[in-house]
Amino acid sequence: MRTKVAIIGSGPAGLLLGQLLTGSGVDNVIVERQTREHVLGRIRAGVLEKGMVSLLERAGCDARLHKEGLIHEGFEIADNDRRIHIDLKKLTGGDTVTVYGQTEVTADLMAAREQGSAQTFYSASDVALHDFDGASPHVTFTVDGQAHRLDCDIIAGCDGYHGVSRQSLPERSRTLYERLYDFGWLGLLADVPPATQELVYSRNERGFALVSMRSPTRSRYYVQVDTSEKVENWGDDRFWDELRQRVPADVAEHVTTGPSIEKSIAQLRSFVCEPMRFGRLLLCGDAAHIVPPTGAKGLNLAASDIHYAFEAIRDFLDNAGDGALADYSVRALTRVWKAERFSWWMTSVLHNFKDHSGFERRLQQAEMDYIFGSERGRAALAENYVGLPY
Ligand code: FAS
Ligand code: PHB
Repeated sequence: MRTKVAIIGSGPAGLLLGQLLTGSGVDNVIVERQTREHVLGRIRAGVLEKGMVSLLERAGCDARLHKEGLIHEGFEIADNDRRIHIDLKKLTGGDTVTVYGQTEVTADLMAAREQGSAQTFYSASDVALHDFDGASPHVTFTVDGQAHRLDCDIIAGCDGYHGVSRQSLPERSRTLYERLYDFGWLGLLADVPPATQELVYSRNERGFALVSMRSPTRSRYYVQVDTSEKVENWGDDRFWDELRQRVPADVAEHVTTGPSIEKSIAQLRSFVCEPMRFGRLLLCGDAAHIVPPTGAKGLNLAASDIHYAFEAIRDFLDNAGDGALADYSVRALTRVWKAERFSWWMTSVLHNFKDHSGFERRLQQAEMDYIFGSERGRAALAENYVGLPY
């Protein structure tokens, strides 16, 4: 088989790139390790930056998003017994975010791809990348016991943190940057009406909590937990009790409890692989970087990577040469590191750290005092939250 672009991974990054390429007449094939149902069953992000919304519009996958997505003009930060509204629209001169689950984004992109003729291989095993630094880049994999070879011009590694693409880079050619956190997020999804109209990020002496939602009838909540915690130790009642102790009283009294339809613990890490391009291999999304979800940047960074990757691939195929591919890594990493900084900062100011010294606790308090006391400080927060320009 031959295609122009071999995409590894059918998550939001791979599917979005596939749609943009197909829409531009560039042949592409997606190779995905999991089943289609497994990919569609993932519950992850929930907040879309304006840049991602624009890309989904460009990909022709925005109809349901505009029908069901919730436009949010702000959110709240609660700090134990005080709270402040971050008026995104006012502080950014009109920008907002859209609350629409990653699960729905994936479903919309998958449905659009399946309406066209672009090929996707699910349940692919032994996926391996070859000669991406040479003259004949290609991917090999097995499906239903049959071995396949896919020759291509470009390989887009959109296979997430645990994928094969980043691991395929020669160790000498890559530099990894990482910060681990001594806590995770226990998330719960329930078909109950949200407690609030907007998101509430709650800093609390018991630990961080986040009040979020997916729709007027579906709520998404998170509580900070120790990395040693196991989800089986958290029955729904224990979750609801802990959540209500970590949010302001008026929010707690509006929490409607109900049976969880999903409950899981996500470990938090900050991670970047440099470079994001090696020969004809481009790393996109979680394959190249991870952010703690506090700043709602993970999914949105995958989107900006795809914006840059799509432009680089188009220019390369228009005979702009390898320079177009080199630009990709530089452009993507500039925005990645700004989102890494913001996500690290939001995480640092809102969570309890076991290993914090007295000095660090005072710094955290000063950060909160500054946000509560400075509209310019809130404007800087808002500018990052809605998404820095591509
Ligand atoms: P993905 O991981 O989504 O997709 C990669 C795809 O590649 C997967 O389908 C995988 O099966 C496939 N793959 C892996 N190895 C392969 C191989 N060898 N061969 C072929 N295919 C392979 N972000 C937020 O903004 N907010 C959140 O609240 C949030 N919560 C999260 C919770 C969890 C548990 C996780 C893991 C992530 C969360 N994220 C969140 C970040 C998340 O949304 C990612 O940023 C987003 O999924 C990135 O999309 P992709 O880069 O497409 O990677
Ligand atoms: C979510 O609704 O899943 C969500 C929202 C905002 C975040 C993280 C997760 O910062």
